[in-house]
Amino acid sequence: MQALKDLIAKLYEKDCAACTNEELYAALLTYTKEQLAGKSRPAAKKRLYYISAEFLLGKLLSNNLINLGIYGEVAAFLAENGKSLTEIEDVEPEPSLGNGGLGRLAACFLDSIATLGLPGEGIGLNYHLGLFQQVFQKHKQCEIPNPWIEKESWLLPTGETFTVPFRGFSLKSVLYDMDISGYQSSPIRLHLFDTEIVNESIVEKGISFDKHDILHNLTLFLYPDDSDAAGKRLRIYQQYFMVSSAAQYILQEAEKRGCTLHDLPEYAVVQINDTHPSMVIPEFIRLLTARGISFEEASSIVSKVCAYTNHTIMAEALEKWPVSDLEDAVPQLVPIIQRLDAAMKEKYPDSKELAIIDEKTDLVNMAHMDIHYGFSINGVAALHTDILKTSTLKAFYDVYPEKFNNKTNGITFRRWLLACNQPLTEFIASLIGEDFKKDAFALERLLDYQDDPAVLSRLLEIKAGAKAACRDFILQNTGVDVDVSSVFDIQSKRLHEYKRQQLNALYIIHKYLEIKEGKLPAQPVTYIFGAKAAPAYTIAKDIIHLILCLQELIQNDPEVSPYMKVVMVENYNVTAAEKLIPACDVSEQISLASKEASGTGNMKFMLNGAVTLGTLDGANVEIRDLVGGENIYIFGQSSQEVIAHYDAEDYKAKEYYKKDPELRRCVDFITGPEILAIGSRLELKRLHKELAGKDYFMTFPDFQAYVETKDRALADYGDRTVWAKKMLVNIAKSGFFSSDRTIRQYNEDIWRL
Ligand code: 26Q
Repeated sequence: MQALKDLIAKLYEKDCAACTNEELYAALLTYTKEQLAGKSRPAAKKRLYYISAEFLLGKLLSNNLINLGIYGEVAAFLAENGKSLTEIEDVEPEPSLGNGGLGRLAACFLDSIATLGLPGEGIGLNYHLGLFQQVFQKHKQCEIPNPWIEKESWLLPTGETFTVPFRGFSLKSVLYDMDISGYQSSPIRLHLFDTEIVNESIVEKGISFDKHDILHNLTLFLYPDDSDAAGKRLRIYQQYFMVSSAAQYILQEAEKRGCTLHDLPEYAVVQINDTHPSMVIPEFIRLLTARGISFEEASSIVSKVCAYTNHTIMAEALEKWPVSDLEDAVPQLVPIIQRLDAAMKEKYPDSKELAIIDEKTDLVNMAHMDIHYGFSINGVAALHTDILKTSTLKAFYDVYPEKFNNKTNGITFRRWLLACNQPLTEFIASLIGEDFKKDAFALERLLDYQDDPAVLSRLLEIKAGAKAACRDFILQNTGVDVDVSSVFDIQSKRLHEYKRQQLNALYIIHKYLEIKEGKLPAQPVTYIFGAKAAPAYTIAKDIIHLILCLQELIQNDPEVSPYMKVVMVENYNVTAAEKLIPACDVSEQISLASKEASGTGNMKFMLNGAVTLGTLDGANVEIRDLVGGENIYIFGQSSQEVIAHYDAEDYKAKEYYKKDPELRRCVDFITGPEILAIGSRLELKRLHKELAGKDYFMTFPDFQAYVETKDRALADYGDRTVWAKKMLVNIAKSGFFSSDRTIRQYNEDIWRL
């Protein structure tokens, strides 16, 4: 630690003990960056480029210290000087370059790529204000900017620039890099492109700004996952800026290594993370043809370089750009896309579903372009890939069965166990050794202890410790003091109707009404939520409003609050997740079956000893297969039943509402006098109408099964030893969900580095 000591002395002309946490954070940032810069990086002829509009990194300091193997030393040095590393970490702003699952997955993948020593790089955009910050006012979500880039940050200016052409003007693209550490391995690079002239002062009230001022807004904000039409244009500009910079960079780097461009597939493989980077396909063709390669050869080269990952079957999330919008922003791509489309229309004249440009609507279906002109398409969980093959993309599976493959998502255990749950990590290491940190399957050895009372009681003790820490976080974040001896039931993820936070809310109302009638629950329960809604997603915001009203109602009702509490954490992000997840008893994964492609929160909770309450959706299916029916609580319609109802269009919310009085009184409670006394009529009436009249995501058919299953889980919680055994089995079986496994499979089946 002498080097750190010297650095502090040089920077501040005083000792560590006399420094503020802000000063120490700045010193640690510099120190860690130097450590990372001093490491070699994997070199190879062929390189992977993981292009993604989002990288939801989370804070980097402690993760980097752990990966560099110096966390303990640094923490001890600080402690000797009366300082706390945990408090210093609080100073670090969280880079908010992602919305949720897809962005966080990309960040986990970088950690695993580095850890496995693969020659891979991330490519994305440097959004100055990232995703909005959420604040609650009058029980409603408001959005404000989240400026995360400080004078000293993890960004490394490279001095490299490219020129990106748009209709009528060009923009200079400036490259910043970040070193991403792997566990006990060489770091890899994340390349973030930026504009020089982005101007934060064009932001007006909240997060509104002039959507047409492309010159000054291009890298200002990350797009929330559902938004207004005016912004769609800007999204095209952002995407093209990202992929044109990326393609120029990739070709330049390949040429430096001796590539003639004809042999590009021997030098580069590009993973397209959802369709947000899909314009890279025509952009590569544009750049290759400009360098003298024929169109046919260029399209064949690209088809050997690009692979596509699909993250959703939801029609509204599959990107389709109007040809006219592309014409306005990036006219140089239009003839290329038209030619790619014409070739496929000629090859498959009778299959309209395979078209890239839909004849009727003149919309470019980005996923279709990826599948025709990429060599691989993968889903992100077994069930999801099956649904792609048999339903959403069946027409494509029929013509390209060899391109389809599954890569079940994973999470990095370094952040989601080693960093966020040190007591559990140490306890596991004391039982089975350190292997699990690099070989997650080694966690299975924990099964030897499933009947060991001392081990089970220590697991419960660790959980209790995490809940105590989480209580402090919740108190500080929400002002509500929760009971650490209550069950912590957590649903934290983006707010979306298909994820069904509203079903959880209906259950809470049901319990509230039971308590009011004198039917007291066996266990006090704290219902914890964390969720941001896209700013233009009205019903999602109404659901947040309902939950915040319930929080207030119950908090102020002394008859009810000893038995239950509701809290919604403000501004749920990676940092908050790291506080909530270790403390969770019951993990809510209750999406409408077939709608959640995978989910990754489900894996994080499981790894930290929570028991899942969920539907057979996404990776929950694989969790069930691994832990067995007695260690998970499953309820609800199957994905096949759901898909059949959508196909037949025969679901009628009204009928359930009419025939089930218990359900109806919960739904009507939303606009009853208790809630109206706290919240606002417009929002609550709108939500009530949506549910009672439509309930598009079928919460009503699953309601009774959810109540029964959740009640059973909460009753089982009472037998602490039996519950602890379930916790242990969940931890032991979570090794499959390490992103190291996922990345190995990507490499074996797709990248072949
Ligand atoms: C699209 C068009 C315009 C503006 C925004 C978007 C947009 C942005 C973000 C569309 C989708 C997203 C994010 C999707 C996402 O996070 N999907 C999740 O991906 C996870 C990783 O594979 C899965 O685990 C989740 O199931 C899936 O919902």
